[in-house]
Amino acid sequence: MVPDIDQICQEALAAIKAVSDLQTLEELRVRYAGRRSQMRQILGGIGDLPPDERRSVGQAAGKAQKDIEAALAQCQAQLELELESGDTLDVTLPGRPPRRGQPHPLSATADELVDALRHMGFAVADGPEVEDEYHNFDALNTPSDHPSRDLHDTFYLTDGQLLRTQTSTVQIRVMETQPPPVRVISMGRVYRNETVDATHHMIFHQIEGLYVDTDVSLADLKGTLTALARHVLGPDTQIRIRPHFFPFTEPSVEYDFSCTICQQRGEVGGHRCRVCKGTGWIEIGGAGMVDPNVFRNVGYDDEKFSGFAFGIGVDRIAMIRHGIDDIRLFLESDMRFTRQFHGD
Ligand code: FA5
Repeated sequence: MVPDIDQICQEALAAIKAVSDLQTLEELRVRYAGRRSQMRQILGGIGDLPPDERRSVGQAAGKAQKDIEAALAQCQAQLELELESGDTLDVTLPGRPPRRGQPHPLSATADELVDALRHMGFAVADGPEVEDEYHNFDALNTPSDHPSRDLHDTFYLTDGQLLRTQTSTVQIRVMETQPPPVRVISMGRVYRNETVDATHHMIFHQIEGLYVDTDVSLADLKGTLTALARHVLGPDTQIRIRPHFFPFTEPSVEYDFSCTICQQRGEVGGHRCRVCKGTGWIEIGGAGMVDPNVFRNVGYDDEKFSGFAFGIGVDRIAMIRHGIDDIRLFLESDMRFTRQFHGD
């Protein structure tokens, strides 16, 4: 007896219609269109049927076989297309929240320093990173035989241009364009041809501060730096000021903040602290009272006015703030590093 061709065909078409993945479709192909499928067996057994049934059964089975194969091919094309376009959307899955960006730890530190200084009355100024020798050296009272002019420190460009080695250039640019009193800061990148290690980079960031008025003293400078240190690193932060030399300040000092990585113990986990090199102090910047020669270079009356200037190493502050023991991490653009500073 010949099985119900129409019923087999309807069953196959319904199963194919409901399929949602290629593996199940392949199983249906084997079951309904494979060599051992019922339809193939019907077609193979036509010769055994009584002569008056052969024609009608052959036609019906042939048509059913074609319909099943067409449905299989159409379903396969549809599933492949969905896979390619990623259009297999499961609307019941929870959505993936978009990853939020956050400021780079250096930007966050710089913003906080700038904010603190703005609250102390400093305006923000800007200056170019590609500078000339005059603003980077000459106007800052740096004679041509000073070691920082050496090729090893400075990236020289063509036509007397260079990559600024310090933000002190902005002091000159500001004083050239505005009369005293002046109270400005400037934040930006500086470049030095230095050997890179855990605390030194060829590209780093400074904030320059300049305050010029009548009767400005070294005590004002110390008060400003102490307030800044405590604002950014906490009320227990200690500050240390040491005599130093800069061509553009007299007297000149270097100042250090206490190391909050090792809490001034000089060691972390039995190893010498890499950030403060075991001293308990981190060199943050240079400062001093503006040299009268600098005032004369910009046309200020050096008898009437006095001022202080300071430079801050922003990278160093970001390091102690976040317990980062290698400055190179800041510029490596490794997302595993930068993503740690959510909500900074
Ligand atoms: C200066 O650059 C002076 N212009 C600072 C200054 C400004 C003095 C105003 C007087 C008046 P110095 O070369 O020491 O000074 O650099 C200042 C700070 O920048 C350093 O204390 C340190 O925190 C940071 N710094 C210097 N070199 C590097 C470096 N290679 N990598 C990272 N930070 C550095």
